[in-house]
Amino acid sequence: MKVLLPDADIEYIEGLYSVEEATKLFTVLQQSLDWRHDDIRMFGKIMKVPRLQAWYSDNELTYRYSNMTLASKPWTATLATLKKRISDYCQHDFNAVLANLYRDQRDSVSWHSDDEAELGNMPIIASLSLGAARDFQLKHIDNKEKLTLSLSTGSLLIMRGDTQRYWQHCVPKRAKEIEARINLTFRKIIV
Ligand SMILES: [Mn+2]
Repeated sequence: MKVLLPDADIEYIEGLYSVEEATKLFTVLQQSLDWRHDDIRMFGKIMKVPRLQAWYSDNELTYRYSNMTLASKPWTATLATLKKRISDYCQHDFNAVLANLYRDQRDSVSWHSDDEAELGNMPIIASLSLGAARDFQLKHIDNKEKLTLSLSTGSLLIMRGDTQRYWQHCVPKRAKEIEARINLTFRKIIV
């Protein structure tokens, strides 16, 4: 389904993978990816990123944000299979994935746009969710219009066009207990 927002092109596909498939994928990825707990510089202070991360891509591609560089690792078999399926679905040749593991309700990602220079002008970002559902919020950078989506296991969220230019997104911390969630955000790095 299209998410109808101005200055955005967002599609949400519930159940791209069945709950059963998504549960298996969650377990495999949680156990096999090389999860890191990085430091981030925020407002001049060094702190821990409030989630675990892993970066896989085609050769030689590195990913930088907030003064942090994630070295490239070659695709695992599972990630390569997922990349193929999602690239086919989106008709777009993804060459990298940033994986995030939100261990519980205290993990989060703060407001940002996926607007790094290496993603080019109108990046296509495809985000696969596995495990517990988490709220995903969008906020227009000018008029502050806000929308909250709950991203369920096996779902795919695709952001295209001007979405990163006019909208920020976040996954907020919550007070109520939430189990772990993995999200794989497929990207295309333009070197
Ligand atoms: Mn993002």
